[in-house]
Amino acid sequence: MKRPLLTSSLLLGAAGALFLLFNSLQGCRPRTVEAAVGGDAASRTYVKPGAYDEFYNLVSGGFSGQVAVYGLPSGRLLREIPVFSVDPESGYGYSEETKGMLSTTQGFIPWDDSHHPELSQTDGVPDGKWCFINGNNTPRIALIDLGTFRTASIIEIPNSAGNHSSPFTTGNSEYVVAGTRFSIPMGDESSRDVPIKTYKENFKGTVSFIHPDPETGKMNIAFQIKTPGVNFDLSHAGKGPSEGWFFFSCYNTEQAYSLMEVNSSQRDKDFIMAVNWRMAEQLAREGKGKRVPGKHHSNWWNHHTHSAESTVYEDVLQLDPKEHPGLLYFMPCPKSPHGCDVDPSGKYIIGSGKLAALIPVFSFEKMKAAIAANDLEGDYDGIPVLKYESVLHGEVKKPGLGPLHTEFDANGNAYTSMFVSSEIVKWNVQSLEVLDRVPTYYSIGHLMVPGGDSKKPWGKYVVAYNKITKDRYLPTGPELSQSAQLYSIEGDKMELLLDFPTTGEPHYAQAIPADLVRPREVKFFKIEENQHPYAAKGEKETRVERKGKEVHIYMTTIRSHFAPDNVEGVKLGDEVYFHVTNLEQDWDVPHGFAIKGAQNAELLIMPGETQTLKWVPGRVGVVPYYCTDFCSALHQEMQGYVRVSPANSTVPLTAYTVSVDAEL
Ligand code: RUQ
Ligand code: CUA
Repeated sequence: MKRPLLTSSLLLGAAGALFLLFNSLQGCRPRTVEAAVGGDAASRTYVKPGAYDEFYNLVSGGFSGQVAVYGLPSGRLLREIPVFSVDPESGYGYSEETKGMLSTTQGFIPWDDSHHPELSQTDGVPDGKWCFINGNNTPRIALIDLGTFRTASIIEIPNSAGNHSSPFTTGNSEYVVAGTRFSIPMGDESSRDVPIKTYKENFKGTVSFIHPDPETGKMNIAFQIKTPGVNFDLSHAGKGPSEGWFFFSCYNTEQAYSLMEVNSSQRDKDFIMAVNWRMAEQLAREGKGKRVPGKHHSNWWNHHTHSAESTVYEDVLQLDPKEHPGLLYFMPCPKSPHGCDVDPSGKYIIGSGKLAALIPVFSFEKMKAAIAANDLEGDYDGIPVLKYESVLHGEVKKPGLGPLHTEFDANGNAYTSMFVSSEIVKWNVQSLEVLDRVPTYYSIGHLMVPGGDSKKPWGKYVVAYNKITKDRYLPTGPELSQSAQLYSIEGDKMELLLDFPTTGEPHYAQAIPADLVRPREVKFFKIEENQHPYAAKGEKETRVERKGKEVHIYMTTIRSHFAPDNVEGVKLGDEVYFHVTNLEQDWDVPHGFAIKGAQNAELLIMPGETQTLKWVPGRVGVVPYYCTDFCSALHQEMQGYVRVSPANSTVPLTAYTVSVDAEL
């Protein structure tokens, strides 16, 4: 019998050599730290006061669960959008209306690890309508509306564990995908409760195709494909000639379940999985799939009621590729591939093997030919494996160390991030020749060219999103802000123009010309369209109502007062709901609402919107509330009082606002 630990340590010698390199090199300081930055770099990133940036740059927050919006080329932070994480600044996840956005089959989940923003597309080009992003930990996909820069929809992915290879889109955003990172045992309780060492028999993966409704942005799972038990890492849709296919990088084809860093790095090649999604769509339409257990929530923001609505689905339509030959193929790919990228022509698929010393470029045409000729090297768990040599366009030799991700410009060039050697390498997709390389500070993860994973890259810049910051900025204790770097790609040589700090951990990012986003800009919500059940659409509608222990205060805000601003008759043991409607009908005039002793956060209410804060008073007395957003010269006067009496009090429930002329 093998002794697992001993086996592992022996293997460490061979497979671990690269890891040592991987680990020892991260964070080492290139000698050219203050690399030559051309004299005119400042003018090329300078956006003068009052002027706008050319691009919106949407960057994942990683473990912050949020998305940050920067302007490019300035690198200025414009907004942080709460997505999977609660945000006390806006009240997202704290207000009664927004809590439903974070509801899942496991209850309210106020955090996630969000990695890959992906813009919605029309004809393969980002259209400025939505931005999707994945939640890794509690598998979810969110849709951000770029009219409001708010999370508009979140769907939970069942039969998934670690939603990493997500949420990449098809060319008309018919679908965004969700491939599980970790394979797991699925099915009923007895099929899920199995020894971990039965991975090979019992663990499976899934890739799901999520359909966002083009009108409403509501999402549902169109179908899910069951796969062999491996890890899926990243993915991209085909385009042009490869439109109708989706490509996923897979690692751990060793099917290891312990000491992964060694055990899942044994094989020289893992796979790129090619999915014929048009065929899957057809099969689903013909009722060929099976509905299997897969309870999940789909949460949607209703912008008329200003509230989240959750729909609970019990099951999901699953397709088994073993019953449908032609649905899935594996292409061998060296070694533990991470990024899986398709060039703008749609002819080439690039797999970036973290541990590979080269970058393989696959040809879609050759893949089709190999499928037609049944040119297989065998099968993997029942899925046909095409021959590496037959599907290969060629290999980029000696690109650098630790290739992770590839983006493209409009001139046939690719840009690959090299984590271990901390650089961006530019190469030609046709000739596979390395053309240029620039250092990044330090340890680049993702990189992004505006439109660089679409059919029509806008080019101009490449941005590096780095894992390690070290000495690039003034130190702030043990934790340093992470970092992005902007390079010009307009000339033959890449040129560093700017460093800027980022919030959270930036993974993937997208950028789009601001002109494509701005036409959908929402400046405020029309008060006459407000259908919130507790809205007060004018001060005359403000009031207070008791329903047993619940006290509902219909409140309004307008510069510079609350109505009502005095409430009496609240008793200990009551639950008080402040339903605050902001009556303003003007751009950029939110009001805030905070009450002393509230156990949650503030509300920040946009013009025309109604939001609700729940407050459970804990002691007898008179408690102030106030506006938190400096809205006017008399902002400091924007306040009110609630009188809280003992539980047995007979003080009548009243709400009022008293004018100076009134008789007191
Ligand atoms: S992954 S580097 Cu989600 Cu590459 Cu971030
Ligand atoms: Cu309203 Cu300050």
